[in-house]
Amino acid sequence: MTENLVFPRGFVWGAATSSYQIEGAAKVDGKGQSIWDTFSHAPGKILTGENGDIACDHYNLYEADFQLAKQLNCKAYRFSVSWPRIYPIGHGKINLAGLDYYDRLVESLLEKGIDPYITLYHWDLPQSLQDKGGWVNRDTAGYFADYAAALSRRFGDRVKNWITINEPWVVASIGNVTGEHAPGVRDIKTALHVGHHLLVGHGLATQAIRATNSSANVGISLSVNPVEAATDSPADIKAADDEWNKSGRWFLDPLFGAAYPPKVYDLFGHDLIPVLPNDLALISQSIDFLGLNYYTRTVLGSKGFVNKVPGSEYTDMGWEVQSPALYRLLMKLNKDYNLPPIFITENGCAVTDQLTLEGQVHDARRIKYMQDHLISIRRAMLDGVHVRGYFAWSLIDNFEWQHGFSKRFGLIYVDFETQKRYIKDSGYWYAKVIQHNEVHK
Ligand code: GCO
Repeated sequence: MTENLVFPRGFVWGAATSSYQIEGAAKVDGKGQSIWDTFSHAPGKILTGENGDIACDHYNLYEADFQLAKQLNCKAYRFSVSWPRIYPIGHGKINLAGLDYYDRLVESLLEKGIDPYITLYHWDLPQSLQDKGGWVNRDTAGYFADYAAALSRRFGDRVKNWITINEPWVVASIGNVTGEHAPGVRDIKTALHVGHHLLVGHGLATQAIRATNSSANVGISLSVNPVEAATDSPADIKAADDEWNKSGRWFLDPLFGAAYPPKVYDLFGHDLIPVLPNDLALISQSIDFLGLNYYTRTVLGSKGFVNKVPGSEYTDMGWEVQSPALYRLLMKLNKDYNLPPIFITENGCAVTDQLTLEGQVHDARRIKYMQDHLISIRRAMLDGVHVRGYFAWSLIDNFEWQHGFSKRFGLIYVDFETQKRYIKDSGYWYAKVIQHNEVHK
């Protein structure tokens, strides 16, 4: 049966990237060092031994990349600013060459009718700030607000939508518990401090952007993996609920309920989150949208994580393909919280793409993945959830953190030897979705 799901007029269709993953130009035009420059050069941290020194050379090739985004009919483009390009040591004197670079980006997008959405922090903290404790040090949140104000002053006349922090849970947990991301720390107490100060930074940056630009829309992007119980036994349900408290609710509750979930304290202990008076009011001030990054769900039972659900398909990341769980997640969040409008700020999958001799990439699995997830989103919208837009992750193949260039998420294939780009089948497919504003089932 063919079903056409038409999206509302004005639905925002876009694609997303982040600075360290695509820009390269690691030491150009006065840029300071970031924790990802440090981490990717430390032996053994990146599974392929690669780093982002050159990446997609987007620093130089942005014009051609935005031509391609236009070919895909993208109405919006989400990118992040590299903090150490603007403030090489995180604070103090502004590096004008850094601001000028992002000005060229914004201008190039606007010329093409593509609306820029800026993420302020997609993980490339200035190394100098890390040397003073990074996000453990509360001063970092203050410097972050100054940086937000500087960007808002320069771009506020042309950029309406701002995302403060990308995925605080990933920063806290993968950066500071498992140590698989920069700065590579393994300490739960550190992670709890980092998590809280990211939220404080979000609150201060929100105020700073609004103080310089009263018509700005400000939001935050969370990676919310729904946690689903392996079976409906009470023990499995409890295990899943504990995990949901430690992951999703750790950030959702303070942002949309002005309190940490009580179970976070039971699980982590009471003194570990450095909450000062007024912090929770600052963190929970109303924002204009919630960004959700969705890739997969977590399945958990009392015996631990279920990494292989019988019958399920897995992506090249080893992540279960589970579009119905996105529908359930949207419905649950809509019921549990009083949320602002939602943007899906990332969704996509890694596939082992093959470039043919004719320069094509037949990534049917990615098309199916995106199609199914868009259908889940549209159904949740029809059932009352206010979703305003969708950003495919990612516009182009790029540096996938600890996996180096081995995982390809792009709608556009990048040959990292030649820096040539090739639109994948999924890119052509997405262009049609945008053109017709509908998905077919
Ligand atoms: C994410 C990151 C992206 C990743 C993507 C795939 O926000 O987790 O924004 O940088 O590349 O999620 O793992």
